[in-house]
Amino acid sequence: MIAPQCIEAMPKSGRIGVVHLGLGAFHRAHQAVYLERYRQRSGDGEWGVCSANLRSSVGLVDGLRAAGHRYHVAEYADRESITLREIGVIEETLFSGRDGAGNWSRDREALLKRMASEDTHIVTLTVTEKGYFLNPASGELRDDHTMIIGDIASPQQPRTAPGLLVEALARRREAGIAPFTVLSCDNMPENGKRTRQAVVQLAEHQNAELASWISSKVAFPSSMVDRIVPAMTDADFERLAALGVTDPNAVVCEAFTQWVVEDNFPMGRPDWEAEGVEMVADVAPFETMKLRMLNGSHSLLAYLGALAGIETVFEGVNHDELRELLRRYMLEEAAPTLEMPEGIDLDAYADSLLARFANDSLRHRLQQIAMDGSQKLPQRWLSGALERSAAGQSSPCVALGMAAWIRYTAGQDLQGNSYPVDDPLAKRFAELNQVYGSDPSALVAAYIAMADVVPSELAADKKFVQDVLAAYQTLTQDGLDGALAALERH
Ligand code: NAI
Ligand code: CS2
Repeated sequence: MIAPQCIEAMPKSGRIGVVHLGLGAFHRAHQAVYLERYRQRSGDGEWGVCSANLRSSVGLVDGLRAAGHRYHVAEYADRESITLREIGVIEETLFSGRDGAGNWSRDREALLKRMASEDTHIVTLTVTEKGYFLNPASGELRDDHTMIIGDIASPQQPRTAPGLLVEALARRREAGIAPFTVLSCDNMPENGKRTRQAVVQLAEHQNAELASWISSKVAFPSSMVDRIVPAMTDADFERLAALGVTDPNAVVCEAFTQWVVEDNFPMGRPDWEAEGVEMVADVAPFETMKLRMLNGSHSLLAYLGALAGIETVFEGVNHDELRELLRRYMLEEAAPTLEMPEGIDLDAYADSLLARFANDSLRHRLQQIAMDGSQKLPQRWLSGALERSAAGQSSPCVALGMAAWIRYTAGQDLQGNSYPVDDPLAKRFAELNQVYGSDPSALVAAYIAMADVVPSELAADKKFVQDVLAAYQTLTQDGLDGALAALERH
């Protein structure tokens, strides 16, 4: 049996300097690991974390409490080399979502107090793209969304991440306490700017003075985050048990980790550089590179693979033609749209991504990546395709991806197996499929016309629309192999 390298957590400091919204798998394996490593190296106990869930996973909040806020992260470089970390930097977990009786009361007040506390210097977020309530194509706040309407009507009882941020900042302003820095760690382009947009626009609906105070006083640095952290499976827990770890709150991930952060923290921050965090003046090129190359490839694999009954990234990348599609997409359609600082080799980056996808220790399910496509595709595929379209270039790999996404949202793979479509627009997809399902041309036109997903200038590119339709027809008639063969001839 392989003996992992084991690293124990530091004793608890009992101090909290960071509040995190979105206690999911990624936070446990990324931000918390950086903070634990920082604490171990420096002995500085000021940056303990209060981590909260706003919506789901009350079980994890309570599970961590029961475990004394200690859990394990297993980092797999490959099958032979595993680092097992115990993490203790999370000092407190809270749940501000709906309780069993449907009330939004449980720990909301405790969370707001914690966010408004003088000791809290940074609020980090991983609430998924949809947790910001922004129109994915335009980046504007969705003030027609029932959750946002609720937060506008009852600002002191917020239910959304932007609502909590506005209320906590309002309390700090009222109390004369300087604002915390807001650090989004979600996979969105210019995630700092987008978070600012959500928070300021929501505040404008409530109190114009507060909105202008937030706009001028609060720092919203952007960050690019990267580490593949799949949702846990039974097999993952069994593997951990074989290593001697029985921990219901554990997570597994790849050994690779990256964090590029815009260095704008007026309230101070841990010395993250020493842990390998890249503190830079402009994150945008790194974010765009990662979103288009890594996440764009993931989404291509997710929709095409899921339709063909392929279950994981590992299996998908071992399909020769799919792997070649990813390479072609990255090098011919994504990389040429990127303007990187000197020294970044995009060919080498593409190779490194394919190697990471081939990590056979991870069971990263394609259905997990396929979730929330309406929120992900604008930044992963469509902004790049739009730039190419403006330059008179076609994007056949993205067109095939769009065809696969449209077909995927029917909720049935090419063999007729059903699965749930998990997306904030799932209801709209079901309606479109019902009305236009037997008319590919009308169906594709209806999807392309969704202005909150597809930029209107791209929707107006007739060649792009034709390519999506042709790919949709080949995919549905000749299957994945037929569609990939047709692309090769393109
Ligand atoms: P997860 O499924 O384990 O956790 C999702 C978290 O988001 C939970 O805390 C959930 O309560 C919260 N959430 C979902 N919808 C919400 C809403 N409408 N409002 C407020 N909170 C909401 O997922 P995981 O792996 O933690 O990923 C979360 C996000 O982290 C991703 O969407 C992505 O933006 C980012 N990320 C994830 C990576 C990964 O490999 N898992 C890598 C890089 C970034
Ligand atoms: C994935 C990402 O779920 C998804 O959509 O593409 O979570 C991906 O694993 C991470 O961004 C890797 O850093």
